[in-house]
Amino acid sequence: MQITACRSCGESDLVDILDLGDMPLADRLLDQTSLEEPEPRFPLNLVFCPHCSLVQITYTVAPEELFCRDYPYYSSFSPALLAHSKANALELIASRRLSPKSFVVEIASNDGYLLKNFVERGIPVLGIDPAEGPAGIANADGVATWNRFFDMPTAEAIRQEHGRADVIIANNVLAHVADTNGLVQAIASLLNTDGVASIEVPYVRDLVDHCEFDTIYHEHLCYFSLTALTKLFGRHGLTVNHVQHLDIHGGSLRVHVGHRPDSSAAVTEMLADERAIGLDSSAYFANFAGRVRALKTELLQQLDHLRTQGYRVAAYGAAAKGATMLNYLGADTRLLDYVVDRNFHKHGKFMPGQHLPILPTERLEEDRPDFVLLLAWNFASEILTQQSRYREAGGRFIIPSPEPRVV
Ligand code: JHZ
Repeated sequence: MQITACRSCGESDLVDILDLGDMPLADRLLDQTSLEEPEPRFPLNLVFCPHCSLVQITYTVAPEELFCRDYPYYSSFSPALLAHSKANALELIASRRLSPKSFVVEIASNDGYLLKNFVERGIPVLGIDPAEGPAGIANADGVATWNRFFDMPTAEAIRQEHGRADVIIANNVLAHVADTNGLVQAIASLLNTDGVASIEVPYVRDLVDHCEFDTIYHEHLCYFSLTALTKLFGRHGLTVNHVQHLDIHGGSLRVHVGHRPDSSAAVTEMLADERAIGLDSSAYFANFAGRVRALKTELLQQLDHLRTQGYRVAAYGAAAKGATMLNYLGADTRLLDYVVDRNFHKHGKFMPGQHLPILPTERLEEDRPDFVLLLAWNFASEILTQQSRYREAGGRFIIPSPEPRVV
């Protein structure tokens, strides 16, 4: 479905930023039998709302299509994310003085990777996640999880069964929900009057400044600045009380949101900063499409050159962002041999669109390709350390953005 008005404020004069063309679904990995079947493709183009500053894509794929069937993303395969999440949990436990009398809800709790830190400390939790595989693992691991979407009826059901939440965590999910206002309203209705919603979103400023165009895919409907977040929450009687800029996922914002009307100095400063650099105006995004095209040209030239020189090149990370990168480049098995990934749920499958096979990471050591394109560049330092034997044996990684470099 194509939107005609802003997902947040409803105004209709949206400004074009970038058109990535028709793309397959980034997390719809194929198995051998479906390789010959036609793959659905949907428009992927980015626009800016001059009224509330929200950057967003215009095409909404039905959530059941995206998240229910065979959703392959399991948070627990990334140790850096686990460490980040544990620190997040411990900080909330200390600052909110959480105890066995508290109640923590996580929206999009995946395989329980974050909530287990509360469970281990005797703090009652409830996870909500529509993806059957990850939610099943969470329940099996003792992290109580409802396998459904979070919306107003779910918030109401939680309130009836458990009461309101002292802490609601929503990391990397605000952008995924088509009814943006409905989600925020449901958070407001479930949150205790003195509770906190701790919300992480990839930061649109990092996306643009570091040319992270591959983080654009159909699951990500919105790309937030603090300016856009403040307007969105304000519409539902919530205030952004605090903000932190974090490194995770190529640069993210963590906001603390609540019914209390006060904001920290960090919020005031970041809002002023966004105004000063013009993040609230379409001019900020004017040269983004050109920079994305230039990155594509440079990367393709590099990969073509390596191939014609007879080098063997593979890729690392069957990430959703990897699918955007490969499909935008048109990089199929003529340019890259295969993709490796630690997530065994992805092994034996094929990347959408370009059909590269997905293999275990051990393959790099056995096969020793000359170069590896790092599709999961957001975990570069972790992956480079983990692959030190391959690198010591002469293997080299190509990090694609902000501009391609070989390490
Ligand atoms: P990863 C994810 O996107 C999921 P993805 C989601 N779409 C979202 O919103 C964003 O994050 C923010 C593998 N890996 O997490 C695991 C290794 O193999 O960057 C993953 O398959 N070895 C909801 O899918 C992939 O790489 C490793 O050492 O774009 C990384 O995917 C590590 C660390 C990861 O993003």
